[in-house]
Amino acid sequence: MSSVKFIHAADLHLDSPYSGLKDLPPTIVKQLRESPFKAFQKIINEAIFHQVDFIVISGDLFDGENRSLRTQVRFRTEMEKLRQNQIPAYIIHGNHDHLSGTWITVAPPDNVHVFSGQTEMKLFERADGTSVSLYGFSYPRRHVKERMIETYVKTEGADYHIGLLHGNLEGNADHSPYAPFSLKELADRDFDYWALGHIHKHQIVSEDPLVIYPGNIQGRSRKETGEKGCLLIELNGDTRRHTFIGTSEVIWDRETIKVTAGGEFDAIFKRCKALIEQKWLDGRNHLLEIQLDAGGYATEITEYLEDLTRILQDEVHGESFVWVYKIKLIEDMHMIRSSETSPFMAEISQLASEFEDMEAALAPLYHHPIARRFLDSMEPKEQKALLNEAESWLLNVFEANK
Ligand SMILES: [Mn+2]
Repeated sequence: MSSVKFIHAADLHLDSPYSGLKDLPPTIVKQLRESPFKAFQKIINEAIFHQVDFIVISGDLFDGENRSLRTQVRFRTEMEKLRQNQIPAYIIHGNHDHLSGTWITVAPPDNVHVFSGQTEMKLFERADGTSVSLYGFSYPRRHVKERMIETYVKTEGADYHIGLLHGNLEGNADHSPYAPFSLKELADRDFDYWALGHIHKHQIVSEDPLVIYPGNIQGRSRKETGEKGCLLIELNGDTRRHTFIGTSEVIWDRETIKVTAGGEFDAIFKRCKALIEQKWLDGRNHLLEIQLDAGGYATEITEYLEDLTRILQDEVHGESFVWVYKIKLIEDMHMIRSSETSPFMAEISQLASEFEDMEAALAPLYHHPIARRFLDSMEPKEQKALLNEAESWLLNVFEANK
């Protein structure tokens, strides 16, 4: 039995709308809209460069259930590049690009193997006789809550066995509970590799059995920070190697600067500039959020915060960019609260600290027919941060107008 080598990617979301970025310059918005495709082209180039046996894509190739014609055609072009290099692609569709959507069919070339709505096995055979069984299913509709893992049954005969599964590892309450499974259920199948999809954050779930979420290939919002990418996997008997390959065209970044001096403009300006210079060195595109851990100096900083952001944006130059899209003040809430004197402001803080029903407060937004399509669910710690931000904003407004 000889070794096999393949690339595993997931959550391409090729036609992501990148809406809600109205404060960014049009050239950057354009680059962002193009970024999932650029990232995908990098993956195809890597596959050809490494001369892999095949690639697997574990769901959510398209962001919307009605796949746009343009995206489909561009996707096919990439698949044709693989075909010219005798590289097959094994694909499942996820909750975003489930099979119940409506779209005009753009037939893929014959090196592309798409799994149907029912779990099935596809056999890869190389000229030297090495064989791999690949198991998977595409989401027949958006919501698949069943334990689909139970339908994965190992068929003896092949040298290697790979499971493609788009779903949620149990115990991960932050994500939609689609096609849930436990690590034990994966281990029981005795496969050589589990090619997962759905979670956008890269995660090596387990080394033995080898179970990996590659994460998405390009960050889509400030919530998806850091390098994104795909995996190069090599199976050789019982030896398994995995290598992460970065593919982000634009990296969403977040860095914190702790304000130690008195919050004077010049000191903070210098530190922000140094941070931008340092980011600049890797030659990549960055969208940078700077968090100023302001301690008790927040009130002074508020006065020039907007100007500072704009001045830092003037610093941008060259082929790649480091764009500061936001500077956020992190304040010591305890300090602000204890410095309040007016009963009105004390009441704001009191309300904020007791406020519990974030779901109800956000409901009008999340139920809005247009807005809801672009919103991700909010984790409890994000809700808390939003509440803190609202509180300090209110307190600062009233403090400034006292
Ligand atoms: Mn996804």
